[in-house]
Amino acid sequence: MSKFSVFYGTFVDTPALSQLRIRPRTSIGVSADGTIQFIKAESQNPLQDALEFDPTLRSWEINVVDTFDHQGTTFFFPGFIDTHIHASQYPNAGIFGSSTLLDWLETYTFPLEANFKNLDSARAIYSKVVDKTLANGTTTASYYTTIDADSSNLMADLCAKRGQRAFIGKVCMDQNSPDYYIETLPECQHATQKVVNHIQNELKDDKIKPILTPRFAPTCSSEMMTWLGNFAHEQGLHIQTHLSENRKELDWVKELFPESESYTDVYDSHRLLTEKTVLAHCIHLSDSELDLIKARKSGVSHCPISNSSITSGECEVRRMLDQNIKVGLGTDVSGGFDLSILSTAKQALLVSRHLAMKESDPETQERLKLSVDDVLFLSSLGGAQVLDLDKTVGSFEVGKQFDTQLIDLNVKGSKVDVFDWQYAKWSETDRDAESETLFKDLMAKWLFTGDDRNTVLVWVAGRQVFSS
Ligand code: XAN
Repeated sequence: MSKFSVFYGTFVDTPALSQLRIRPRTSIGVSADGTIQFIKAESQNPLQDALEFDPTLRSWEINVVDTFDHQGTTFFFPGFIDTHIHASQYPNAGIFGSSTLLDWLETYTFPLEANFKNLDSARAIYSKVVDKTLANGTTTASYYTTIDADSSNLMADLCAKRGQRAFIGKVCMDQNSPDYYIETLPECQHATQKVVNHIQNELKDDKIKPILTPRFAPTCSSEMMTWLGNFAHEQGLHIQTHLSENRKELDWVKELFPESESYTDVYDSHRLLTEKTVLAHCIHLSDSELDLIKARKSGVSHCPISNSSITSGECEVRRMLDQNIKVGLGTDVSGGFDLSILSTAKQALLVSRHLAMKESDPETQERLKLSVDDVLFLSSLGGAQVLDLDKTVGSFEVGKQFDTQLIDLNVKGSKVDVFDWQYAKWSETDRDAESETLFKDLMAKWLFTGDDRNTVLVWVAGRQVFSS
């Protein structure tokens, strides 16, 4: 890697919900450790910007990546953040028939996950997942693996090797699971510590972190959850689990934990709700459960493709956002069939329209609809907030890491068709309102008609990790 890189072009990000920030003709300077050192808007000469930033640099030490195009069809966007993905379930993407959660787990999921003791097959599957998610612009992913420690460690190694920022969650489950896919509490403790130790003391890549992963309350004994809650607090570790996805699951949790006030309270009473906790789904929550999630500063992973596919329900995202609860997006492969966060963002927008259609009051309808800007926020900075990484990634700010994708709407083979009158036509010098409006339409075109073909280059911490 060069001593210093400067990226030049149009930068788009979402510094807050509903805010699309568009910066054409901008230079971003990045040091060798991947940190953004300066951002210069309205720039004409990126190399000059870098030399002005650090006069001790020599021109040949600076790598200039100039992507500016006047049409507005090439732009940088923060790398996507997938807050919930089961890497081990990837071979089943698309295979779910008409099942719903509990029979889906038994029929499709547990038999597949039980096979990860075979490291060759684990390597083939996990390599594919990391390659494909990177090619789809996902620079950070919070992965579930399986109960097996060795293949979970292998996944951590693969992410480190390919340069993806990742959380690795060895799944924990010691009850209500099939005989062929279950662990005892001591086995779980040993395997969990093995993974945490491997990542923290052997791998030592600060982009890879362990995440404690009690699968969901029905498959976790109270003793196991107590141990995980205490371990998380002692070591300051992240936690991920599933919450309130399916109505049969809710009834089951009530039966199993009659002393708990709610499903959310089951986790809270085991110290599993922290500001580093990611709760996937959260579809059928009461107001008091939402209050509890907010009080604990935990985050929600919205998984709209999965929720429609295995018929779990429609998550009321606006209700959470209105309360300032942190929300990001999860592909939830293979409950979800697509490992693209771009597709997931599109589905999040559509699910919000379905919720709106159930309302008769036009104002409520309008409020419930998520906009293009909203779902792009969820795909980037929203996800970073959920993973407690928003000081590090999710938008373009000085001091953050350069985790970025370069989008080209006109790339060969692109599904996006842009006609003459639709180009933004950025001028050499000023910013005009008309170009900005046209550019916003191009972003909508990307969201609705684009796909991985438009993601042409991807960087994590300034290192190029994918090129198409
Ligand atoms: N609950 C779950 N939900 C889901 O979407 N995928 C899973 O693997 C799972 N396990 C429990």
